[in-house]
Amino acid sequence: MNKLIFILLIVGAMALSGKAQAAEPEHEHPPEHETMHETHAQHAPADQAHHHHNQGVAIPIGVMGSHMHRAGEWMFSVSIMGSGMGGLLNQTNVVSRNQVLDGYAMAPESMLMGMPMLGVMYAPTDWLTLMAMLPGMGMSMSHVGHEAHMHTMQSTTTTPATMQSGGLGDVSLTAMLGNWHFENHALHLNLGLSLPTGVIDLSQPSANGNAPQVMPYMMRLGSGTWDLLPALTYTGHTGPWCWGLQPGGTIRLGTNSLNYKLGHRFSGSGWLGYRFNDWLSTSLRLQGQLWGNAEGADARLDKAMIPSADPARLGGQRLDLLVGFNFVPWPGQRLGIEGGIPVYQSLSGPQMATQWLLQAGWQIGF
Ligand SMILES: [Cu+2]
Repeated sequence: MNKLIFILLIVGAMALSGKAQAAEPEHEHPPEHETMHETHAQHAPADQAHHHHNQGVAIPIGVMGSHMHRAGEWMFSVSIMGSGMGGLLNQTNVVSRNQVLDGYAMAPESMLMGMPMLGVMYAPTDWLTLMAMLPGMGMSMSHVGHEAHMHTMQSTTTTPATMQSGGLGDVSLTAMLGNWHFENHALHLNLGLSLPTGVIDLSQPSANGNAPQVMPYMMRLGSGTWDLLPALTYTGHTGPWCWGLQPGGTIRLGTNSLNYKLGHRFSGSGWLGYRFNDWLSTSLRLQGQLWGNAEGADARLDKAMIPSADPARLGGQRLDLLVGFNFVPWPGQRLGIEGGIPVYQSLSGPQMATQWLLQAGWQIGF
């Protein structure tokens, strides 16, 4: 089933790349048009932000819902987000795995997360752009444990093990409203809704023939709740420079079918971009996030087993520094890549720390 979803995502990506090639001739405008467009952009800078030929403006690929489209425009995107976690933190203090194993049967060691995503944007009017995101999730976590706690009380060997999960994540639908322009400044409102499409009731068979092991909160594919995704997006530009600010959040509505709700999340991004030429730009971004512990609990999880099974050890705050590059291979298309590392993190731990973040995407406008 999970494999099927991944195959569908890959087929979707291939279909999109085929479509891009098919659409390519339409975007090969004669040089006069490009010159005209360039002049037009210089004389009316406010126009630049919402014309799909200018997706090359240096907005980092990792900023969700960063731009709006003109009436009638479509945009398709394929992207992949990856992150790596490792080491344990309690607030800002490093905790060794032995310290964790003093209080728990298992200690998480490292985790890899990959999230391929398909996106569609469509603008029925100039002041409204609709966006749908279909994410896939793949996670792999390695942990170590005392044999003693797992079956016999005699052995104290540390056994490494891996836990994996994957499938469809939480689909989101967003309306971007406003598209207010003032001189070289633009502002819009993002009103998103995240659907509980990601499976949360996951378990993996135990190696020693015991009952299947229920996966901890962080290995689940979604929140299990309907979540509101509000944000405000401000962008500005002058000459080759652009900048922006996007405060936003994830507000959990209600409690899920397993009797818990993940903590709300508040985030803010601020970036500065520089355009070298028509086809290459770079960006620097700071992203801050603050998210709470879970309320309620999945009663099947044993808090003494692993810290990630404790709803009170999921929250934290983090500041990431990210560097990005955008390429415009043809007008109307954008290839973006952005990667970074946390410069500060404090977690309700012991909890695994984030080590790196990477996102790459391809956007095609029509
Ligand atoms: Cu778009």
